[in-house]
Amino acid sequence: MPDFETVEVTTDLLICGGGMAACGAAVEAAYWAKQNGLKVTLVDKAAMDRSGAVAMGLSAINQYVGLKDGQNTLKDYVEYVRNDLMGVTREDLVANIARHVDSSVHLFEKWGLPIWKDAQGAYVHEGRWQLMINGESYKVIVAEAAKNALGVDNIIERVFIVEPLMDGDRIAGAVGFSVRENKFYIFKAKAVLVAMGGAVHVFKPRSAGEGLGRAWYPPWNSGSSAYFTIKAGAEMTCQEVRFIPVRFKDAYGPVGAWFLLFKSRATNALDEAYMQTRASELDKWVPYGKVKPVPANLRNWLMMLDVMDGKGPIYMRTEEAIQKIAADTPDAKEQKKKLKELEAEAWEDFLDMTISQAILWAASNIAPEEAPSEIAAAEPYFIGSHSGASGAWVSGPEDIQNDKSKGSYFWGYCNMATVQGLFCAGDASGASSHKFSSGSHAEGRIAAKAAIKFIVDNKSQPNVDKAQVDGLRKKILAPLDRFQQFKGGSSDPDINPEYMKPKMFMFRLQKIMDEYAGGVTAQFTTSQRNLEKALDLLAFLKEDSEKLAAEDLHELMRCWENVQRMWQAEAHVRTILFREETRWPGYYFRSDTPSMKKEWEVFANCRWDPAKDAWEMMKRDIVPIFPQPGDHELLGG
Ligand code: SFD
Ligand code: AMP
Repeated sequence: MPDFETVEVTTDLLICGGGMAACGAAVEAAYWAKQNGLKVTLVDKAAMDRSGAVAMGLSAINQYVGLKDGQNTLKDYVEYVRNDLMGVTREDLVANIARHVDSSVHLFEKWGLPIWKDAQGAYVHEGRWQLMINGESYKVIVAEAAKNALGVDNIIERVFIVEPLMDGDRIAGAVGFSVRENKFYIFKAKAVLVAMGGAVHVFKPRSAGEGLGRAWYPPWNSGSSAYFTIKAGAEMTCQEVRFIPVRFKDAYGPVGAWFLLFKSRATNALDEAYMQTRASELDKWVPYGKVKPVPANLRNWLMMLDVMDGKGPIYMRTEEAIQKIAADTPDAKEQKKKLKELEAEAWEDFLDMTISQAILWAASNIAPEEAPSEIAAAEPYFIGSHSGASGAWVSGPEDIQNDKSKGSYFWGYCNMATVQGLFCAGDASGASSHKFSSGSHAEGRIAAKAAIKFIVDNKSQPNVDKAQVDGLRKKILAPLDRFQQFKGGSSDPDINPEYMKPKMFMFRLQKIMDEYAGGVTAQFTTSQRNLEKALDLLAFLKEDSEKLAAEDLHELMRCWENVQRMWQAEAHVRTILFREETRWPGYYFRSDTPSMKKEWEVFANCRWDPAKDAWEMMKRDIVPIFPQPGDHELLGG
């Protein structure tokens, strides 16, 4: 093995990740750390300017509550999220983010993000909760503020965090390696804030051949948050609640602006609008089938029923929507101008956040004002910050609890997992969906403030056992040795009887998940027997993960990304198996338990016990907190 330098960093708060939640955490932590003479260190596997889901930019801010202007109340937002998640949500967490999110949005604007304004100077809404932005540089702007707050000396980029360090039941830090230099990193910290995003490529993507790897969710988020928190022994929640977005087919362009801003219809190939023709199906999923807006998974489901009936392809009727808006402008000259404006907005929507969709339009000679475009359900992703819900089970705020929830939803520090000193935000924390980019930033701020408080209350530096670190170092770097030892054993470095390359390993994982756990091939359908088979095959895969081999640092990262995906997969399969009902058709359908059951209106949680190497599954009550008398004051800080 090449010589590896060991770099040791001792800090007070370690922020793992550099995305929206981590940038929020950095800004807030810097403020409170300065007051308390503490050190904060942030580690990102990539370059913060363009890391995470917002790398390419975004065309909308999906969470803005407008509390101060009286546009909405906290209760409104909580109801929206509860309904969209078919009743399964932590109201305390959702409300806590909702009361802080507007201030994050105002900060973005102050830092230079262009938010669309109307002639009166008010924000232009895409929908009730969404604001339109010129967001190509969204992430650069948010990262710059984080860097300014923390100072570049406290930011370490291109270091991949693999595993937690523990001191008994308290987090003690993390280990990882540089993806550019032969350096192994040991971070010792009093508290760790996990914000390493969700996971993609756990399921086989629709893309193939030269397009392989193209997905809606960014390929670099590989389940690091879930892996880290599971391995630390934290209780996890909503691991079954994957997200399947409907997107413009093959390049995954966003649909939100089309549905909400342009009020476009989606129809099948026979010109039938499935939201109308399939409306009676919604009766089966009451009460959530009858709420407005119809929950995202049910919108998917109605579309999927059409596809299964052979009525596809499905189309976004862009031509119809654009012509309709333009027709509302009576003057002919003005109408022409309006058409041009709408055309530009349609292209910008993609250019701001999914450039490849604009390229695909150009390559296929699509003019959105003339022809419809195909849309389709994507493969499943794990993104608790969007319309999925998977993540760690964390403490809520003390002041948004009632007598019933206080005992089970609050344990001292906001956003702390069930492990002492381990904080989570964004995709890393569960049961608090619909936070999106802005809410993830706000939640990062909330978690960081609480983490600093934890450190002030728990001043001792946890012990880091040298044997634990040495063992991890050996295990993490082993794929490099394995390759060197056996590389001569075959003529093709990708195929060898003694080892497996990470790409092959990923294909195997994806095939298991796709076929047995309700991927695209299985029309998002699974059952007890299929899930049990998936668990058998995942157990073999786990055994074989000891044979992963890496040719270089890049492949070493790929090895660990895929091990992390495998753990996310196992938590997912175990939880779908545990929940004996179908609650989110359109995300997944359990053919052996095809309906929603009252007794399953609970959280399905799980925990991997590090001492026993065993999984425990448990139900947790959903405690309603809203309606409450009035809204809470916007908190400062
Ligand atoms: O509409 C490690 N999202 C949208 N949100 C909006 O507000 N508006 C939109 O327009 C949005 N659209 C959208 C969105 C997401 C995606 C994928 C697309 C389109 C294509 C949602 C938000 O983007 C999302 O909610 C937030 O970004 C979540 O924030 P966070 O911090 O939880 O995740 P992140 O930003 O992806 O950052 C992850 C960070 O972790 C790093 N990382 N670092 C060290 N070690 C490791 N092992 C690591 N693994 C990962 C990453 O580098 C990154 O810095 S719309 O189409 O839905
Ligand atoms: P998307 O582009 O699908 O991520 O959507 C952006 C935002 O609009 C998210 O907040 C979605 O929940 C919401 N959204 C998208 N489509 C619809 C729809 N048909 N009805 C209601 N909300 C939607």
